[in-house]
Amino acid sequence: MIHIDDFASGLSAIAEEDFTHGRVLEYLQQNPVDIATLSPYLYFSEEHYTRNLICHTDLFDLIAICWESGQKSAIHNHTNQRCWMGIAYGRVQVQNFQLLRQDPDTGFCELAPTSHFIIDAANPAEVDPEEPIHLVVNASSFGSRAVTLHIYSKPFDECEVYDLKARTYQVVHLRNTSEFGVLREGLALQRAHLT
Ligand code: CSS
Ligand code: FE2
Repeated sequence: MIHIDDFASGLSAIAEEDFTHGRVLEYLQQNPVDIATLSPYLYFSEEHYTRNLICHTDLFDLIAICWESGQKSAIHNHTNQRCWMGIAYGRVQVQNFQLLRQDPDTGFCELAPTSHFIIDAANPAEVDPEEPIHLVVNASSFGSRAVTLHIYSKPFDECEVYDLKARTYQVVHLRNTSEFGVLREGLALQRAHLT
């Protein structure tokens, strides 16, 4: 188990030309992070999963996402960005979707669920650039909070969010709950300690 600061330094040391699918996935597999060292970034909210920025470079954002039991993301994409996900605590499930039809003029879209898989300590994952629409869920049946480590390259703060039933989509701006351990102004969340 390594300290999150060492994880971030090691990731920063990977050159842009080596920042590939396989290399980053291997890095996540070989460098499990000690959850105790993530304590500056562990904010949980009853309302929504939280995004906690740990490290920002020109090449990537490293974000810890904290999920209360039962919380899930919207169905979203990662247009033109790579996204790798590892686990620091608990586990989550990813459900992928195929985009069948989309009309930018009306905001119409039609999706169909495809593959799903679990991300746990032994199995980090990358968002498939060919089929980048997914949701992440910390299912109630897992019976635990979860903390995922996300590497986004290049850094991004927008994505498309899809409503499966209404068959609509829109571009959504993503906001961080905390940055470098400092909670966003106006939020009143307590830091959690997980061991
Ligand atoms: N992409 C979502 C988390 S699930 S990969 C986000 O960054 O908020
Ligand atoms: Fe995602």
